[in-house]
Amino acid sequence: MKTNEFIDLENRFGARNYKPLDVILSKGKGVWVWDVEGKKYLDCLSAYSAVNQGHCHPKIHQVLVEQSKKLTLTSRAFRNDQLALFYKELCELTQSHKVLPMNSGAEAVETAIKTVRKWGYETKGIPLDKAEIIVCEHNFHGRTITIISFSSDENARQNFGPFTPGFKSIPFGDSDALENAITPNTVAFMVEPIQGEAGVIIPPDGYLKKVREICTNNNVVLILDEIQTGLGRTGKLLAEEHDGIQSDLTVIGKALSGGFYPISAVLSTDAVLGVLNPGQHGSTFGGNPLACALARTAMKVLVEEGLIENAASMGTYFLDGLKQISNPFVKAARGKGLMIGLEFYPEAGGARQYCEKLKENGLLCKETHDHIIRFSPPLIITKDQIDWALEIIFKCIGHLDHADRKMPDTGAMRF
Ligand code: IF1
Repeated sequence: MKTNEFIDLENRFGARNYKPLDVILSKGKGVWVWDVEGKKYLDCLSAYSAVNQGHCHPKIHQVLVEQSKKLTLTSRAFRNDQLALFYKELCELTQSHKVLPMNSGAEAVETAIKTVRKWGYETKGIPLDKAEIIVCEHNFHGRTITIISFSSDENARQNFGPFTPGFKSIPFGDSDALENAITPNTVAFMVEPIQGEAGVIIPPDGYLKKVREICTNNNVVLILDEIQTGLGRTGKLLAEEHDGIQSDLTVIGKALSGGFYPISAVLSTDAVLGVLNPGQHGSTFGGNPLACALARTAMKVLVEEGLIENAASMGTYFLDGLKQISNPFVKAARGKGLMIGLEFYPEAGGARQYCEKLKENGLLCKETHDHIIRFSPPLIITKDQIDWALEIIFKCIGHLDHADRKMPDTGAMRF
């Protein structure tokens, strides 16, 4: 079947909740993916950071095959031999006390919300149903009703109400706003260390450190959503390490299985996760032996293959390269590790056209919020591969003919 036939079938039978680039992928290996026509691309999205270890990593694949022959699902009615080791290894790796396994990122966020509310009533003594959670404007934490209840993206919310109460939104990167928003009923502050979907927004230096202090001083649980920033993406195992802090509760997902399987987890202290008792939360698939075996190996690959360090050094190299782009419509290139955003002025007419052009030339990436391109290749990427990517990016973005468009009035050549 040809590309257009697949697209026609999708359009006919699928819900239209996405607007993907028109490329039908059928194979992946490392940083490369191939479409059904046999064309090869460098993947600069990594399934939104879920394939940090690279596509179809052989060691993780081996475990998928072996474990799926032995045992895949027991439910939590019984114990399984992979769960305990997954707990231990994940706690040791992240210096956490306890783990609660779920499947998707949104489920882990929901779990965090339930847990901190319960903690608020039982430990902090907040009056029943009065718990407040502070979040940040332009957050992205998932798609459930409760999570979109505190989204600032109108398109993500419109006509999905009624919404869940109990959330208050403050500007991202503003620690004074946090201090002012806290009330005696505040149970938690939830934040992404770097806002991904908002366009790779990096808060001011020391923001998380300040936030940590404010939360500690006010007995407020600090929840970090590291679903996108975690597991090596920013050049540290967890992005919190850039500020030398530890959250009270962290949610991870995406790359926890290296892209083989949906698996997420809530990491926490004894004090917070300890409020959950039997029957109060769970999931049929959460903590299943296949997921646990995959996650154990995916974590091992991150560490043993030096992917976290590689993300740091290759991230710097990639970003330095992007800063050389000569295009008056480029507003900024920013990033941490291999979580990189390239922002255009609105006068450029949207980032999508550049993604299309990059795709035609063999590089896959995706626009976010109209004017920003996110580059987040697998963490195994090499210098040569980045050079190859930069060449294409320069060709597609650095020297586009803009004669037909109005220049941004700032007129600034940034780099
Ligand atoms: C889609 C975005 C990225 C996340 C953070 C929780 C979740 C996500 C920080 C929920 C998920 C995904 C969802 C995916 C696209 C992708 C995304 F553009 F939508 F925002 F990466 F930037 N917290 N992000 O980034 O995890 O339930 O999806 O496992 O198509 O919606 P999930």
